[in-house]
Amino acid sequence: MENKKNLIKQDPEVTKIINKEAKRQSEELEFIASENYVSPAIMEAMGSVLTNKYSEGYPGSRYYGGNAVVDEIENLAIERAKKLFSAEHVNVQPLSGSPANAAVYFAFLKPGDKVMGLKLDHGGHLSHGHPVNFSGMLYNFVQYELDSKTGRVDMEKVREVALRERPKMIVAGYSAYSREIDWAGFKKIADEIGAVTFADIAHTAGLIAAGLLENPVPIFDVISTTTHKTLRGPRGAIVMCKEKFAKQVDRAVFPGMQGGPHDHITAAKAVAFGEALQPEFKVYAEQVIKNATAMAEEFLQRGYRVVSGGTDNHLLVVDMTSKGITGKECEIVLEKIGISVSRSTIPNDPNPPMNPSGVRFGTPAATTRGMKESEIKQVVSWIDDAINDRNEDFKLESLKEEVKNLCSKFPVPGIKL
Ligand code: DSN
Repeated sequence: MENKKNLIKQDPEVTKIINKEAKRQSEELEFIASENYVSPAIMEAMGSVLTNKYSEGYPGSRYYGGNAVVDEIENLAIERAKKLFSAEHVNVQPLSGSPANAAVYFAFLKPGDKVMGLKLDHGGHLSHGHPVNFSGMLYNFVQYELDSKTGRVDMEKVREVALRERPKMIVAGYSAYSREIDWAGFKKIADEIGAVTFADIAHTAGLIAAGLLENPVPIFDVISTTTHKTLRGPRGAIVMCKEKFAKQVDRAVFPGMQGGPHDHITAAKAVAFGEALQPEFKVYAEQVIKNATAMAEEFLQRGYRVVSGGTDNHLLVVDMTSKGITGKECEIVLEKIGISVSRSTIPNDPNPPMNPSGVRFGTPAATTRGMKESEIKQVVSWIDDAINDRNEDFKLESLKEEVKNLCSKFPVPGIKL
């Protein structure tokens, strides 16, 4: 980055830490389903002069002067996002996923209103009604679950809970669910009881934008997504909705939930949407799914239980019970060989969320590095070896070398050591 030389001169202490992280990202493998590597162009937009500006309000109607240029960038981000998701209205200001979801609830509900979301240990998100989260504290969440045999959403059960509880809003779209979602089925159930439909597509937005998974935007009332997962943009979020809800959504984001938008991030969002509109993005998204499928197949072949038996998207949840290791222990073992993953609950997990039974794996980051099915299968064999030989430090050391060697052949975009 052009201004790195200033950082080195002015603050070697911070530079050293950033460089350490660049080295870690470069020499280790990333299989956390919600992470990815942005392009150098997105990095540059994030590091631009737009960070200097305050612009509460919306294009053409701001509470600060000097925003004509900022209006241009925000309008460009909005237009690109509309095109990408076939959305009627887009708000590009949400700072991240939870604030975006908070704004959605704020736009459509009053505190105490009933909302229906998927249970956290079945793959839902904290902001979908968990008791320790603002969503569970402010709203009266009732939860639906995955079918215990299939590991999939059972639409009959969703309907049963919806007709019994009559929530004002139904939330679909999850953090640890590897299957296609029946958006039209949810909409039909919601229409029976007059509920608002809210899709949180944070995890799958890139795959939806590429046309590989069904797009809920034309079907649902309101949709949120982060911009940094499969979509491969900067940290941040957007909210999309039907035109008739535009005013209430905009008011909920600002002044309801947030102050000044982060204009440098808005610019980076615009760059990311521009990238996602290119044909190469579809090639990347297709490979993400192929890689996740290959990963699931390899785990299954090696005798692991994969929740729902496989994947349709970028992630899979593997039950580690048969290996006599918890998700947390597995996360620690894999970190020793240079592979980052995140522990995950499995449906009806007998273990607590801090030390659950499963591990969630995701392929967006490895795919961005250029890895394909053969590398992914190789990685699963190393993961299996590490789990089986977890008490042999010498074996773990040698696996770490193998990982490092593979990484050296697939540089992370934008990282030059
Ligand atoms: N923390 C994100 C994830 O890992 O899925 C969700 O916000």
